[in-house]
Amino acid sequence: MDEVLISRAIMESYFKNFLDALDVEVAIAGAGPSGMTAAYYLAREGVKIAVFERQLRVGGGMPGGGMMFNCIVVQEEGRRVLDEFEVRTKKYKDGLYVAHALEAVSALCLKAIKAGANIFNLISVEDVMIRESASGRDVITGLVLNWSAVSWSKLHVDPLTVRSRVVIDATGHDGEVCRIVSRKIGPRLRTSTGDIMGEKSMWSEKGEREILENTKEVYPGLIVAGMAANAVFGSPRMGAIFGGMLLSGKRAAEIALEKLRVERLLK
Ligand code: 48F
Repeated sequence: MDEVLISRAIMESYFKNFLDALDVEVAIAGAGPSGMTAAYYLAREGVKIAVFERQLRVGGGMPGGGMMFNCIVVQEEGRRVLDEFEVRTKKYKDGLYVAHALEAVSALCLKAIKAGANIFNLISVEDVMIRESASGRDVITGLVLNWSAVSWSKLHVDPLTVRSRVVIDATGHDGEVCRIVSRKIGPRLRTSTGDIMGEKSMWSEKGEREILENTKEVYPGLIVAGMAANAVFGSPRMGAIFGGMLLSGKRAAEIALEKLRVERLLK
């Protein structure tokens, strides 16, 4: 066994994937439940996508269930999405189902990758790329990336950039991509203040109800999904109920597909 050959196999395969991700149709920031669900529904339709996840592992807040008890709860609509991912659920009470958090995370990741999604861990999104559109407005045209290890160790290393027709911010509670946009471009998000309105305190029912409405194109070329959507539009958090995250990811994929379809028609 040749150790150098093993190293070469890793490096050549990785960089082939990475080179392929430099120009995609949809780039997703964050491989939590909403990001991986969006990735699956897009990849399934043959859309070229890449997901960039800051941490070593995927899943965001899902593996921890509620307060480290690794079970998740979904409502009826969420259960239907889990069914599609072949995640087993148990009925707890009418309209409430429980699944193993790790089974759910594994299934979301496996199905997304098998559908064709390219998922990169240990890479952080630190900025967006912009261009001026024909109508004179700035449009998000990609993500600026760096190794997570670079930012964690506070090294001064310049990033690299990937181009994409659509970006999905699925970075969770901090809504990091939207935050970058509002900080660098100005308070011009499609919220009532133009700025990030900030997540509100726990109210599961309201949070779950509002998340789908909040999942939308929040700036030209940028769709916000999952908990980031509620943070951007000032809706409540909802705790360890995950149906809204799955449905929001699915909704973000539908919006991105529609944008790509319209673009193709206009070409
Ligand atoms: O936080 P996260 O799980 O977001 P989500 O998909 O789901 C929220 C639930 O987990 C839970 C909840 C349920 O009611 O409220 O919190 O909306 O996943 C977000 C992922 O994005 C990564 C982060 O490590 C996590 O895995 N992430 C955050 N910022 C960046 C990032 C960044 N700048 N670059 C890359 N990845």
